[in-house]
Amino acid sequence: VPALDVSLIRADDLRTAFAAAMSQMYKNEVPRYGDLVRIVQEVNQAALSGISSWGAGVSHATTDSPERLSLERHGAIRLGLPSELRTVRRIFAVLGMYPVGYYDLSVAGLPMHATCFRPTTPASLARNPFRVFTSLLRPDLVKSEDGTRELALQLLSRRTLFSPELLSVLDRAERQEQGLYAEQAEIFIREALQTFSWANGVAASTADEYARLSAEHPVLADIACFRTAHINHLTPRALDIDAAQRAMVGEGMSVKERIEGPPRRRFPILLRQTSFLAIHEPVHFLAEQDSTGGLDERKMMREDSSTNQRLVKGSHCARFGEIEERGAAVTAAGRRLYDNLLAETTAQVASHETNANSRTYDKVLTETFRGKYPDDLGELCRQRLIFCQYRCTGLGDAIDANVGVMLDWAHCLVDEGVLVAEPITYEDFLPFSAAGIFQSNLQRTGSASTETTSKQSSAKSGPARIPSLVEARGGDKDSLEEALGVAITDPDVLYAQAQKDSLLGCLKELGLNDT
Ligand code: OOG
Ligand code: NI
Repeated sequence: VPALDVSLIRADDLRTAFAAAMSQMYKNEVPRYGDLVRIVQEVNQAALSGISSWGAGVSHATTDSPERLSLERHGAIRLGLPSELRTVRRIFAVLGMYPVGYYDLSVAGLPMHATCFRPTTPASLARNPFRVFTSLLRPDLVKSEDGTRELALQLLSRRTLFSPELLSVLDRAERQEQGLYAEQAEIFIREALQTFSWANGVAASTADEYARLSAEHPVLADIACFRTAHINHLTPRALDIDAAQRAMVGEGMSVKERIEGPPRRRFPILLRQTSFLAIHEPVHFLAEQDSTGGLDERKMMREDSSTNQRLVKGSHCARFGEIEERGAAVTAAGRRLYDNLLAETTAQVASHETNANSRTYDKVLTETFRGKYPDDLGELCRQRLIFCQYRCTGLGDAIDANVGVMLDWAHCLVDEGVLVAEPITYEDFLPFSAAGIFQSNLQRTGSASTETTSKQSSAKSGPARIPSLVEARGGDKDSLEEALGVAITDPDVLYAQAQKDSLLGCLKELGLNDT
């Protein structure tokens, strides 16, 4: 066994350093994000200090450590080419993040599919669960009558997301496996951050090319017209998202109409999300040559020092701020129940009236879930709707080993007070929630939003009414895996493994592993 080199920084620590640096970068780029982090910290402190009053109002039980909670973030990037995704996959692997879950975004009318890069073991998740929702353009789904697909691909083929320094330290990291030395880590983090930075909003296209793609769909322009795979939001985890949403409104933020995901419950499941709407930001487009080969002097803005390109002023709207509340990971049965109740809600709201608003939607959602989705730990466990990890309480001396099925056994031992069941946190995303988040943030992209857009948006109430660029075509997981160069892990396999490992650990601790 080779000696452990203590000076090597391992993946979990690199990830923490990277996530902290990214958080700082995004605070500088989008100062409103800093406000969001502060609001969430305040809400979490209040929720944690109110934890003794469970049973009274809503409980926000989480067994995740306060340290994990304060570090916890997810971000999102949108990539254009398979080769970009391949390299991004390698970068995240160095940070201990692997592709988990497949998300078909054509259900949201978007020509994209996605995966989530995240840590996969309970130990790494406990250290820092930083994750990045990463979507990839599916050019085959973009209509091409007026050449927008070709234009997007042409723009993408001209850009390089990764610096030579990054690529060379990435090669080294892959050979070293155990981790990076401090100075390599510094280069790696600095250069990787460049890839995901806003890069001063200097576009990689002309204003005209931007307008053409944006007219087809704003997301196309967001993907193809820039030089970097800019992070478009970074999301802290709130223990009480309703309180955090109220605080956001209180601070004058213009907030998405409704919280995506399950209704507010005593026992949180899955994921609830909301965001402040995307901001209009100044960008600089490449100046166009006029027909005589000269430049239009009136529009000329400045010269980009690195490329000597002449630039003209414009604006873009895609970056936003999101918060989320995470509850228990649900089993396949728990997910079916969730999906069915969500579909029931959407159908009911649609049948209601034409001006159904977000309040109607939330009311119907709460009523649909009430009584149909158990809302306490014992019942959720007994009906096998959620994944749990089990821990010995230390009171296990006098147990009878004669038990059959492991989970039944575990539930008996929970009743006996020998084990405690703790919900395993949901670490992934929800396709319809993601769709809602995309929708609320893309509407306002491009030219200033008009009267009609805002009227339409206030009439939108559920995830079903999304302006479509494409028809839902079904996913194409194989091609995403081919782009990644590795298989995507099924999240349920990870939750089931963590549950099983915790039970095996308990068996061992109770001395029952060889009976
Ligand atoms: C990703 C939106 C999905 C979430 O939290 O569901 C997402 C994007 O806008 O690129 O981040
Ligand atoms: Ni998000």
